[in-house]
Amino acid sequence: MSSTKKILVIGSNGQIGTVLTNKLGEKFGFKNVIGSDLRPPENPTKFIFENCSVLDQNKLEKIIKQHNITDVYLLAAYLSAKGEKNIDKAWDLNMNGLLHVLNFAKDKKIQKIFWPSSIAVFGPSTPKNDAGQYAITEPTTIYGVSKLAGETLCHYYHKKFGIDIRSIRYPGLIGWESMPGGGTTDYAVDIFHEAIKHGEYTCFLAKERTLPMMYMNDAITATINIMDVPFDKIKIRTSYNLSSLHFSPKELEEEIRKHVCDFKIKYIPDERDELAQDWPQSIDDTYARRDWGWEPNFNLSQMVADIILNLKNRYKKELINGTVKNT
Ligand code: NAD
Ligand code: AKB
Repeated sequence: MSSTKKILVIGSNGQIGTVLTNKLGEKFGFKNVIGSDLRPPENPTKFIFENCSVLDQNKLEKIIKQHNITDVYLLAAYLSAKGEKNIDKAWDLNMNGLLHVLNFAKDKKIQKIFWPSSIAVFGPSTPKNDAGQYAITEPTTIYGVSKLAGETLCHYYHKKFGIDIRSIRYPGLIGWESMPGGGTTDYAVDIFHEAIKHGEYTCFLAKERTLPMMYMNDAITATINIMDVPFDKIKIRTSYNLSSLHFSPKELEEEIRKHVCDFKIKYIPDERDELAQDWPQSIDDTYARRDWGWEPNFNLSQMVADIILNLKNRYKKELINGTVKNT
């Protein structure tokens, strides 16, 4: 497919990048999509790959020029749990990476930016249920602090320089194609792999710890949609609340057991449960629905059925060989 867009995805090897870069390639043509990350991806990709740190401004600028990049999706970040163990590095990557990309837009080297924020901008003073777009944001992790500062920076660059920056506060994302990297909501991905491969899982969140979550397919659709709508439709230039599902580990366990009947689970909450305690349990996304027509497609049982089907296919060989437990 021919496209006037030339897209750069920074952090293309990560949980979201792995899926998003391919979806963008399918939509805009693989020759128009460039992935970049600190290291080459493990498997060959259909898109072009460039080895680069977002913190290396000169190299990044060369890549942007060389490929005539128009749109940047900036996904490189330290997430909540990893960030708490690396406060300085998390601040450096999460803030300076964003600043570099915003400055490329200010200098007219690129036209449009997607940068994700997170429900981690909220904290214990936010209402637990249906946290609104303008609910109190007093985060208790360096990750949440950097996301909140990033939102403000995006808003400032939009107002001052007219930058077309679009952002979503993703909830915890769950998919089967890629593994997460250092988040508090990662349990909801790990649990599926362990259930299929070994029939058991030890969960690091408490069984009643309800959090806002979303199937990766819905998150990718939202990301592509928010970047597609006309400039004027985007009324919020900090970041949009986005909602789809909310459930506890116990509720997810019960849903998985409908497919893996002898699934066993132990709950041994660790420090990540303390981070999760401070986040809201559900989100109000009225503005995203109103401004650019956001609507999720997957409920909990549809998501679980889809993930289990895909993972059973992926692990089929090992299940037949008996290398992993047959469920
Ligand atoms: P991830 O950790 O899985 O992937 C991040 C990628 O960035 C990795 O491949 C990593 O190698 C790369 N990276 C790290 N440092 C880099 C650097 N200096 N230069 C270039 N690349 C670098 O993260 P993810 O889950 O894919 O999240 C992507 C974005 O979405 C992040 O901004 C994150 O805060 C946000 N987000 C994710 C979730 C979620 O549930 N996954 C929820 C809310 C927000
Ligand atoms: C994390 O748990 O850190 C992420 C997020 C909700 O931002 N998944």
